[in-house]
Amino acid sequence: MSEWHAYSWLLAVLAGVALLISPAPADSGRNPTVETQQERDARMKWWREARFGMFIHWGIYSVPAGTWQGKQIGGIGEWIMNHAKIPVADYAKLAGQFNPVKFDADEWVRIAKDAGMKYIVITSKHHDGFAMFCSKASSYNICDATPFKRDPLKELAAACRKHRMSLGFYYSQAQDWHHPGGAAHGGHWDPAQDGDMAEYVSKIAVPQVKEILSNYGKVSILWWDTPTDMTPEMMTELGALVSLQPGIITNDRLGAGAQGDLSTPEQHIPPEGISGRDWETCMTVNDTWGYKSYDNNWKSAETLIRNLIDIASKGGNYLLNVGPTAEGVFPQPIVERFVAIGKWMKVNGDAIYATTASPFHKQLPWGRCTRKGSKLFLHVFDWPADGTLRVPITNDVRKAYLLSSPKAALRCTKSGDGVEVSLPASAPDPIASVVALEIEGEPVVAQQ
Ligand code: FHN
Repeated sequence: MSEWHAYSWLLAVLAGVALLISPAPADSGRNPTVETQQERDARMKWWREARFGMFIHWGIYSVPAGTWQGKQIGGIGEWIMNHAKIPVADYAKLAGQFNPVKFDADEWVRIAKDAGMKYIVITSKHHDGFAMFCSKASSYNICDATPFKRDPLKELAAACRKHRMSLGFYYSQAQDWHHPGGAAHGGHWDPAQDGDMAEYVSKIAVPQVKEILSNYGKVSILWWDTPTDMTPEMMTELGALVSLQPGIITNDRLGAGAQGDLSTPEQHIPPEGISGRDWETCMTVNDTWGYKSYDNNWKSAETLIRNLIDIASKGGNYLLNVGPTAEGVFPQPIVERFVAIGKWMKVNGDAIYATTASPFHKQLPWGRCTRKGSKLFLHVFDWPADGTLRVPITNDVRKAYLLSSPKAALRCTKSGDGVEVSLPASAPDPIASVVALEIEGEPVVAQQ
């Protein structure tokens, strides 16, 4: 018996034993009948309080960085293999050029932490099929196929533990443009990709997901992506693996009807949030997830901060992406924006972390609102020219102050339309200044 067959036989036996001792999964490996609402709330608590995380798309696509054979390839950078229809063997040669000697896991986590992010989700394998971790299931991985040889996931896991940052792994379970049988959006373009998808799932995806859920300590999130051609059987086989990490949170992209724990709107903020569901908007800072050397369409710090506020005011999380370079560093424009967000969060983080959605049904004309019990946080984007902030609630107000100067009480008066807060002449922060309003009782919204 070859080493591979002995290994997969052992895994199959272990999977069988695991399935015998745990109840059959009804949805993404977690049987809802064995988890009460209270248990679910306890499992989701840290994530709901976090509100802000970092997405990292890193792979050997950062070597071409959007250019193939001298031509700039349109679309997102991590899709270059598919968009340029690069033959499997040619693309695989990029691994030999991938040597990110400037990679410093500690630095990455420090940047995330300073930006106010509470968790990181990194691509362990994207659709190109290249594993960014040491894998026994396929030699097409960073330890066996690159001069770098190190395991960045191991280093990142250690840095996250050190800095108390929650860590999650993204894994492309269905699309795999390298291993035979893996799915490809738009179909295969190289006969080397042809094969049986069920076999690909059981020989590559399942063992690799076992690896990422077994070899890196606590994994807080498993982020599936693009369920192309997934069948219920594949969903069940992969979904069962979440039992390897008690308490793990999964998203809604496993496929074949699995709902997971979160909805994942991509590149947009649902106008009214998503009622009755936990949700997370994932978004790029420019127009690509994986690094592209010439994509300079950066969103401003103002847009990113206001997006974070908007999302929190609708009860969601913001997963903001960075595509590191082939040297292993974050693009400077991203670092600058993350620093600006961190500066804002240092003053105003209380108005984001552990908050719940705005009690107001309609958009407030001057900005957004988040809530923590009897405290409303009024995020003022447009500072009122007459110095009066009109808040459509009828409650009595105990106290009002700016988070930027919490000791200076603001005068509040009741008017026919609600509460009027007297503000200083100019905004402390032109992006968003936050007024904390401590009210009596449950918010009673006036006619808006
Ligand atoms: O195809 C991927 C894409 O490359 C990227 O990873 C995003 C992130 O959410 N997910 C897929 C598109 O929905």
